Amino acid sequence: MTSQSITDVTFENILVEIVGSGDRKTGLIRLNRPKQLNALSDPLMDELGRALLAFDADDGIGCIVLTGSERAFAAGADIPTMAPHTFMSAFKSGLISKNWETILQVRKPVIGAVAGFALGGGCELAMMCDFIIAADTARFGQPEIKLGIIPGAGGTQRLPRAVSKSKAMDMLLTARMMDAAEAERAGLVSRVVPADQLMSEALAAAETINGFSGPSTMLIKELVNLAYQGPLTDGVAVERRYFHALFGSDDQREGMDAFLAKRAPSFKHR
Ligand code: DAK
Repeated sequence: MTSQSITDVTFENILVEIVGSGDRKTGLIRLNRPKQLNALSDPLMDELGRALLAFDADDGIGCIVLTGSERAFAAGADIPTMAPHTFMSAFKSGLISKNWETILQVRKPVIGAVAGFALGGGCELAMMCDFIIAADTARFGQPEIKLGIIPGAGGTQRLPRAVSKSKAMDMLLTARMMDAAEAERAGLVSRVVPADQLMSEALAAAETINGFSGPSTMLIKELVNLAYQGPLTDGVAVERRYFHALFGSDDQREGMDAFLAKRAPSFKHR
């Protein structure tokens, strides 16, 4: 499928367009479930993967920008969909696994443009981008522990590499959010800009990249990732099994029930 046809597709959970003026243009993808703060449902992740792969295959596209709304990049995986699962159904269905890492197959640079909440799977998706430009309103966090679970899309592995062990432990264990200024100091984001300049800044960066040799940009991406990842995949695989296993715990049930009932959870630590 060409990018021309991907912009003709009517998506339900994302908005897709091609922007730019040069020979090679930018594929812009906006997450678009505003009522759920862009919670990353299965259909959304399917659509996102389809758009990413179409742009990656299009010679007219040099770079991709992935963004959300002013209020939220994404508030995490879709909690109502996860809540009913048991360990066995999570394990056997590979709960929310199949379409989560499509972005890692993309060989062209992907810039994350983050405003508002980037929480749980939203923070993990942002970290799967090649670099993050943040609005001064951005807030990053891995609050899964409040739901009685742990991250399942690389949060325990990528966050320490991005911000140091101490800050990652702090965020993962206390569920506190990091604002944009702290995220920049910690190295999670490459730059912070006023919220009303987020898209112009991200698209300008993309335009700069579009102007460089495509194979060079792809090779730089591949090599930086080689330096960065090391045995990361082992960690993510272990993380995935424990993520599934936690659907056998009382605290997962309590954490998600409490979220859905809009009350404070009462964990039993089992
Ligand atoms: N899912 C579904 N709906 C969500 C949501 C989510 N993650 N986050 C927010 N919403 C919905 C709220 O339920 C609310 O809906 P209504 O009640 O209006 O119908 C609406 O968005 C607005 O939210 P609030 O009313 O709560 O707005 P506030 O400004 O008061 O608070 C908030 C914003 C983002 C702080 C709060 O909504 C919040 O704490 N949300 C939950 C954040 C969270 O816990 N995220 C982590 C979810 S767990 C894996 C891949 C990924 C994952 C796991 C495995 N594999 C590949 C295996 C990821 C897991 C997660 O992300």
